[in-house]
Amino acid sequence: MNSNFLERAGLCPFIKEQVENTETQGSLVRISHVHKDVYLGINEIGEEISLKLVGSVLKKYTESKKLPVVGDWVIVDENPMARFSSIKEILIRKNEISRMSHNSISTLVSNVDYGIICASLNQNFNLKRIERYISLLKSSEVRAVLVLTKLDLYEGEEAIENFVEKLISNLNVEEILPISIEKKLNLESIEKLLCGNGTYTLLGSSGVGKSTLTNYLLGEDIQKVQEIREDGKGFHTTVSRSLHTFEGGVIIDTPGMRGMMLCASVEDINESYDDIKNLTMNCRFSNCGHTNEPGCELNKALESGELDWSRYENYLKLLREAAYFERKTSSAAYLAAKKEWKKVSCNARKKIY
Ligand SMILES: Nc1nc2c(ncn2[C@@H]2O[C@H](COP(=O)(O)OP(=O)(O)OP(=O)(O)O)[C@@H](O)[C@H]2O)c(=O)[nH]1
Ligand SMILES: [Mg+2]
Ligand SMILES: [Zn+2]
Repeated sequence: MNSNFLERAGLCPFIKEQVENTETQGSLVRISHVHKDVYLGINEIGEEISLKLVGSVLKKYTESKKLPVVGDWVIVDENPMARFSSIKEILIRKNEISRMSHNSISTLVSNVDYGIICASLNQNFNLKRIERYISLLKSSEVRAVLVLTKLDLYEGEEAIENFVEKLISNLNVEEILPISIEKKLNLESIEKLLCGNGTYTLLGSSGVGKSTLTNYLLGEDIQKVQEIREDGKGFHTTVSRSLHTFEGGVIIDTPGMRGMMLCASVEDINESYDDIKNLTMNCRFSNCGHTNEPGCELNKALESGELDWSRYENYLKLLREAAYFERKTSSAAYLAAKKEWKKVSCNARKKIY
């Protein structure tokens, strides 16, 4: 295997190990685009080739509802003479980002190191939406970073540094980077973050500038970008997920999601609100519902102003959603699989970072 290019495409020890141990013959390819039943993938010399699943392999993955998604690593029987090369095996994912859609789980992308939540500093800034994305990433065991785009449009009363500092103390993300591509502000911070040959997925509402950031990182206008509406919302310009290699690793551009139902357990939600979780540990009753029970630490924190009301309300909302998800899917298997990735990605992280 000539893994030079694939290292740049995010190849990690977890995948390498599977390649060494599989009996399937073929070359390693990373899925970059999905168009119905046709896939594009990047091979070890950096070419993008067309792929299909055929015959018994198609049957196997259709039955197990595990068709390839952007970010997957697959073993391919490469045939340069044919229109499509065939996928022989989909390697086990280090993690996957999924959401609920029409009452079933739909996987968006896989094998991600960082989720880059993008939110623009215009009138459409919405903290609750950011918290929802954080829960999505926590439930997928993906590290979360918040990029505040369009810094040139920031009109807050306090200095941006203070604004960011307050956010940092309330949001469970590793870093918050305010940037402007338009005015080239603070771009070195993002280049410093996106440099370890990792896989970085951009998430966020339509119009926040995900494709603009992708083009900046690629140094080329590959992704279509479009002006937004007057109310600050976008037109859903990007319609499918796509994976691109750049100097720092791999960037996945995604379409802005309209409504996003979480695929998260109650435990996942608690993990994304660790300040609230710490408070609840001291509630008088272990089964406290945190509404009007006596001795509830959340109520105390709300009264003293230590805990923000809207953050508390969003926490309860996501918690209800997670409880619904757990009941609805009754997917013990799904949750068990997720626990398994948590272990795997934790180990993989130790190896990489
Ligand atoms: N003022 C300002 N505008 C920006 C900045 N970055 C992006 N934009 C503009 O924001 C608009 C939307 O950008 P896109 O990159 O298409 O947004 P997107 O997040 O990819 O949107 P979808 O593909 O619909 O999800 C475009 O008009 C960009 O030029 C910035 O730093 N400052
Ligand atoms: Mg876009
Ligand atoms: Zn309580």
